[in-house]
Amino acid sequence: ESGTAGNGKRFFLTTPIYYLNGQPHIGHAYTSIAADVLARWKRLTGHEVFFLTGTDEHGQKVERAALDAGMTPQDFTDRLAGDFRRMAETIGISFDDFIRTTEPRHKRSCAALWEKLAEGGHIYLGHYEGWYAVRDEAFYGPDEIEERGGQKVAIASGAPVEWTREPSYFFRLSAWTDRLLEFYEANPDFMAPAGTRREVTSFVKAGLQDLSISRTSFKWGVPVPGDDAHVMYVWLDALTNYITALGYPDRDSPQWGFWPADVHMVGKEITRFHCVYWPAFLMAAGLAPPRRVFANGWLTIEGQKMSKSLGNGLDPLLLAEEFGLDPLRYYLLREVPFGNDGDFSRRAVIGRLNSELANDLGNLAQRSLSLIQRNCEGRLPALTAPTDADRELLGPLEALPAQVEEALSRQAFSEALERIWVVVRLGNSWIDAQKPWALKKTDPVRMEAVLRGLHTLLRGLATILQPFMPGTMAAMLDQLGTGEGARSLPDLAIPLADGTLLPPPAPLFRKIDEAG
Ligand code: ME8
Repeated sequence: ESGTAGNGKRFFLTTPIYYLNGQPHIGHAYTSIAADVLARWKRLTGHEVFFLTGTDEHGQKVERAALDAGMTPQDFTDRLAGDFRRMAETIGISFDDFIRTTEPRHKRSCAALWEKLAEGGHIYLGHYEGWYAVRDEAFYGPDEIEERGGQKVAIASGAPVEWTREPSYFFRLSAWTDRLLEFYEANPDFMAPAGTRREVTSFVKAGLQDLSISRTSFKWGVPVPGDDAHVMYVWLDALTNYITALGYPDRDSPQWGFWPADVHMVGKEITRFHCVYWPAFLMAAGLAPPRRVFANGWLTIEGQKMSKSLGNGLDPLLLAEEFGLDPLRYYLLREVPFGNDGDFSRRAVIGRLNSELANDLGNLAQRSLSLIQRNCEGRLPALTAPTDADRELLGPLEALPAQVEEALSRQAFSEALERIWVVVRLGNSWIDAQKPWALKKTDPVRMEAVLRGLHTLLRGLATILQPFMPGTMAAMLDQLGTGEGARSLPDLAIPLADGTLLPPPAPLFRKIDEAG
């Protein structure tokens, strides 16, 4: 068994490693952006974060895609891994490590895990005969397939299945049925959302069969130690990435203390691998299972299923150019409760950008900062003792970090944003009620206090929103005169110096014409 150092401050989270069988699209960006928000939030709240992403480069699916492109798998994956890495960087994914499963460190880690499982008597040599779906890189039982238009497909995914018969090593998964059920029972937070938990539990309750973990019919994979005729099943290879990155099998590596993972963020179609196979492999190898697996739902595009042939509209980089990266990030996490299926619609992005970002937040900042610019010579008004009216604004602001923390601990991104927008809207009604523009003549002292209150509000909102919209909130904090060393949550307790010079404000969001 292993564990963290026990200070509760380390946080290890992961995205899936993406198959290199095509270009990155908005579906990949969706999971990665959600994970990134969580990583940034944990850093903001003082955790030591290790955030891992990368690419899944072996298996028949990738090999066939390379052949179709007329390239060797190595050249093909080298090129595509670069595309995925650039996508991650461009959409602001703050990863600490980008792992490729073709790297030597990973092959070494896979071999070590295999040997550990073999030593423990968890692996035997047999024969695999059954249905395999290359698109899912998954084996299916006779009751999990059906005939559709003359083609046998997996019921769950619709992927064509092929009858496969070859010598194969097996993992004794059948021996883990009860222990997995006990583990789920004892760890109610291990799987989320609730639908995932129900589905996985009932799959395991039906009884597990031993799992084929090697293939002989192709070569693009990690060789099985001591038997070069076999390559490892790509899911055993892929899941191992999460411990490779922490230095496995070197338990003295500086990163090892991050195990077990705090959250694996995945799409809902790969929960069986993460919630059944992965904890079984780990427990069999004497390692702790991850703490949590969260499965996001599926995004459709304008009501259509995402297709393999990538239309322009699905490219996250083009979408970020069209709407701005931060509005895109905001929309993806705000529109649909995370975990549910949802649709990506341009109209809906523009609607939220114009009303919630540009009007609610952008105008509040612009109005408040312009008033300070015009009426206080651009200097931050002095802090004064809060009145009852001030407390109505600042009380909810102070309560916000704990509310956001609570929502994000459940990966409830849209709830976190809803909470934040309650305070944004409160700010708008507060400025309308306080009318600082009218106080200039009647009560300049109160006018200054009101403007300082608005500044405190905006600084708090911008600080809390950094994980969601890092670029725009950095610009907003610049405009608020809040230096880079004063942007963490604890920094909010330290007021900015009275009289701080604020730069002239500029619009934070660009509205888009609904018709255009
Ligand atoms: O499954 N909606 O890789 P993959 C929401 N290599 N999320 C989507 C999506 C959509 N339409 N399309 C993709 C693999 N995703 C394996 C993972 S992990 C050890 C190995 C996201 O390239 C979602 O997170 O098929 C999904 O699980 C992942 O991309 C699948 O990426």
